[in-house]
Amino acid sequence: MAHEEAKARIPVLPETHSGIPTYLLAKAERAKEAIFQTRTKPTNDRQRLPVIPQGIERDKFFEALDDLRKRLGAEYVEVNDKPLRDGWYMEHPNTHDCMAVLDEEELVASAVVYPGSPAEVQDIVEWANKHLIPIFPISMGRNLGYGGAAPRVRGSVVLDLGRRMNKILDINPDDFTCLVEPGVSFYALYEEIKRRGYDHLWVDTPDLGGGSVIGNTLDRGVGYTPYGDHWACHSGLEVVLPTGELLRTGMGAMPGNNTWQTFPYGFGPYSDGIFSQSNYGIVTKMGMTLMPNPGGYESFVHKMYTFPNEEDLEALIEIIRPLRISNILENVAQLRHVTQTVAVSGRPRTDFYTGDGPIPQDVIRREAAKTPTGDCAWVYYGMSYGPPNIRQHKLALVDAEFRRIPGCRRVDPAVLPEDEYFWSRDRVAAGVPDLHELRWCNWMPNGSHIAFSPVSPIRGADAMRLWELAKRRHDEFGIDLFPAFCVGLREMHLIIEIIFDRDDPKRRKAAMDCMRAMVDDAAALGYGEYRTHLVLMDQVASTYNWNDGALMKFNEKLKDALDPNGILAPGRCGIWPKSYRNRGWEMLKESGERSEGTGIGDVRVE
Ligand code: EUG
Repeated sequence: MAHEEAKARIPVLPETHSGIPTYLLAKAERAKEAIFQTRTKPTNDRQRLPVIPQGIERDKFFEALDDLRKRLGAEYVEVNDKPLRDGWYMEHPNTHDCMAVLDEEELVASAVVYPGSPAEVQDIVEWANKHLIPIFPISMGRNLGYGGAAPRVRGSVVLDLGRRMNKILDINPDDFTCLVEPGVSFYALYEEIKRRGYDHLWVDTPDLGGGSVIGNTLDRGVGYTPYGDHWACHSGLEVVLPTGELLRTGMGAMPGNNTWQTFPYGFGPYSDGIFSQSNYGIVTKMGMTLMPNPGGYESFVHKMYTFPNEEDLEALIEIIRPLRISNILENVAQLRHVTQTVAVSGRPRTDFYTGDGPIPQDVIRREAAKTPTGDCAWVYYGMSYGPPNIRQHKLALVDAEFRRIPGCRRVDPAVLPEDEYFWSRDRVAAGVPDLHELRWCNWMPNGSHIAFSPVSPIRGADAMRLWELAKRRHDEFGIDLFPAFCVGLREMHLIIEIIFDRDDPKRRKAAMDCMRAMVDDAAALGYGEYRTHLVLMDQVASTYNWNDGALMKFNEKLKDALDPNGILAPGRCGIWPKSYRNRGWEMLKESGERSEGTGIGDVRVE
């Protein structure tokens, strides 16, 4: 019952590994209330039959689960025969995508298993090879907008690594590093650093802090301090291979070595790359570097500027590039369209507009004019770090450059109320994880999102091309456009989240069609995505096809060598094991809502 879900107490840290820190509890309670207020999707309370993965008979599957129970203990194996509950960000399911863009029964697990150690992960991998059952590891399953906890192959057994493997194994206050297990969220890492009184250590957190540090880093996620590129900041992995071997990368390969978290490469080929955005191994430990607090807690200043015209984007990005590359702009700055600013108020779109099609810009501008942000087209958020004398020079340069754009305004934070979005950006850029970003989900009833995330150099012309192609497609499919440019060191991630009502098949289809069209349009112009949703992985992978698909051929060669039985996360990132190839498993435009192919080959015969 939706009612029951809405009333349940929100799990808190440290009681529950995926819980909310107490400093955010009141905020989470308000967020949850708002989400359930806009929820119209009925909860189906019927028992479901578990989805059996293709290639195994029903009886054999249940025998295999008995075998798994014997290995792990019955309490650590759950059959997914219950009604699918979507929950919400803090109480999300581990059986499916709680923001399903396809029919919700497409990407579902048959069962969930909870390993308690790398040895148990090895045991599960051995089990999967014995019974030829696809397994799909999640760290915590909060990759929302990219598929959440859902497996790519229907009926896979999800390995929820985080439930029992959620220890912070080390925080080193001298080296500024840590070593974590899959179930450690940015919230949890932040809380533990505070608890130990290490005020000199900062965590680099994404827009929302509930995700797994390992999960986000392996998917090459982004945060907003100068350490924003998470993959670049990790050091050392422990991995269970699809055939069951346990290995450590980098310096971790040397027994007795103390440099695992301080030097990422070790000796020989740098193997870590093949374990990110892939299906080549299950990461059970990861080292992460921590940023030094840049000299006293008050030693940073967050700036917010607004610009009046949509066309200012081009000049603005040209201004940002040299400032960012030379580190005058020090963090992953964001340039957001004003529509997102209005949406992050948390109010539903129908408060502003009830017509069909994209919300008219004059409506958005009128609303923005009523807020402290004011009437504008773009809002810039960026941080400057270090003591005042260091900051001043950089901030003056930035200010002078931005003011070359007519109508540029600097918003004085002193006029902004406490729960203004600006303060959330301010905290996140100072390594304090937050929850504010959730608010724009309420734009639609049953608000769900899926991200289009192309990367490009920091160039005005690229920004305009990508923004214009997105605008054209959003207009065509009647979708409101929410672009945010996240400026890395030499490139920018354009993040466009399509918000849709997941209970409305027409809106789901519009979101899917728009996404597919944008991926194709972008590829035709030479742009690729840095990351994508499960249902788009085949299409995105197919755009990285230089020299007759040489990269995918290489990926498949690796897959066949490392996972001969094809049991680990088949299809993840478009990489299919031999036994699934040429059987219609790839999801492309013509697949519609169908995520499955027609059978799998027998690896024992081939
Ligand atoms: C966001 C940022 C991302 C991403 C998905 C969502 C935030 C949206 C920079 O990367 O991949 C406000």
